[in-house]
Amino acid sequence: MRLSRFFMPILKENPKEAEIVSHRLMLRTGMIRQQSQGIYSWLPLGKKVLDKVNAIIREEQNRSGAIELLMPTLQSAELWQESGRYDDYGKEMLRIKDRQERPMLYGPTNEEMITDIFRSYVKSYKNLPLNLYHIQLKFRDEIRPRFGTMRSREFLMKDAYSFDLTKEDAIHAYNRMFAAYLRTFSRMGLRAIPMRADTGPIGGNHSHEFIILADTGESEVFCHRDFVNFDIPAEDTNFEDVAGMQSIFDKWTSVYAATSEMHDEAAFDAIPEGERLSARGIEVGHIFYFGTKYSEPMGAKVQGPDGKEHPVHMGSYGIGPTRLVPAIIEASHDENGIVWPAAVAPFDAVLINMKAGDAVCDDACERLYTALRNAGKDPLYDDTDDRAGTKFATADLIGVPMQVIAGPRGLANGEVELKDRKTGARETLTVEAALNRLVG
Ligand code: P5A
Repeated sequence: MRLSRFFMPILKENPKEAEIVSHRLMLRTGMIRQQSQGIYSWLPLGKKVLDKVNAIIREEQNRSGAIELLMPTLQSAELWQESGRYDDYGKEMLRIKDRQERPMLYGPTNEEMITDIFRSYVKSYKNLPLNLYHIQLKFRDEIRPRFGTMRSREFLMKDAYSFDLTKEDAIHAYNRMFAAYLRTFSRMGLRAIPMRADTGPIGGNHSHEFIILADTGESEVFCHRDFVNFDIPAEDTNFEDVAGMQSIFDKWTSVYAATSEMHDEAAFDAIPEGERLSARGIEVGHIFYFGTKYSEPMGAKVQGPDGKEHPVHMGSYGIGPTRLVPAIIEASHDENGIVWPAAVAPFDAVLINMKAGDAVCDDACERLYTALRNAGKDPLYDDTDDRAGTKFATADLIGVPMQVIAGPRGLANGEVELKDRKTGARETLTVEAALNRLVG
């Protein structure tokens, strides 16, 4: 992408409304725009990061055996009356009437709708296990939307729903998602700690929140320091292996971790003082096992091997991609701007032409830009006639992992400079060597 052709409205001033660093940086870099309270547009730079986050989520969901579909945002109130949640959900649910005066709602979550899909098609245990997910907008009329897309009213959620014949099978489904979540967050450069959590309006009594430790987090959390050293399940993890999945779960729940709602003071105090961690955290995922809470009232039953009908055991599993983007920034920034982990960076490299209009600089940059693109890379080429200082500041602000700086002095010797955004390390290389480094 040529910066002169891109749409990246950088703000010069720090926006006053932003209280936390991720919100400030997302506004300054032109990643998002607030459209009304708690409702955001994702501008091109933000959309590119969001897409990368979603791609990782998708890969790990698919790897664990979940299958993608897409359900609508608008739902009929009838379904929610069947489960009994229509009245329970309260003011957080946005209720709408269509032109025939039929009560509708903007989905805050999809347990009812997926249960309806399931009961319409699946009748036998032979079609189980099944785990269906989508990545779709949700609406919750939060009392206090804040911190940009960290807590918004309209937000994106990856929500998966598992169906099994028995509780035992459902626990395996839960453990599979648990392992998939560890991999998902780790690939984004985050260490998420699973913590026992309150189940709220989703229900059940077995749930874990995945928490990123950050001073600006909204939750108060308590855990053991050992989490820092736990291994993340490898890429070749066998998600079918029941005992293997259980052992990952057991390991990661073997030491104390709880959110304030589930905090057990005595258990926490039993941990040696130097190993206790009392901190703030951001909830980036939440998984639930709730048995037959929805299948029973909504009649989602399958025939078992015994020839009888059984309500299915279900769980649901959420991740907030539009919250993850600011969470990653909270975890990875410095005084000059964002420092994206490579896996979610909006571009692979930014190519800075220090003297646009100079034939040697233009020519070298064009060659580099074309070669990078031909090699399947996604560079941002700063071909504008801004001052070099402005270009450097922008490159640092948007946090692309690698900067290629091409100026007339270096190019006189056929050389460019590479700067690693994270470490600040600089290296002077020939154009060819720089290319090899970026492509290799
Ligand atoms: C699990 C999937 C559920 O809704 N039903 C389907 C279950 N869980 S949850 O914990 O309520 O939400 C799942 C994740 O969505 C993100 N999230 C939000 N992100 C931004 N703004 C919000 N207002 C918001 N509310 C929830 C969180 O990442 C949460 O873990």
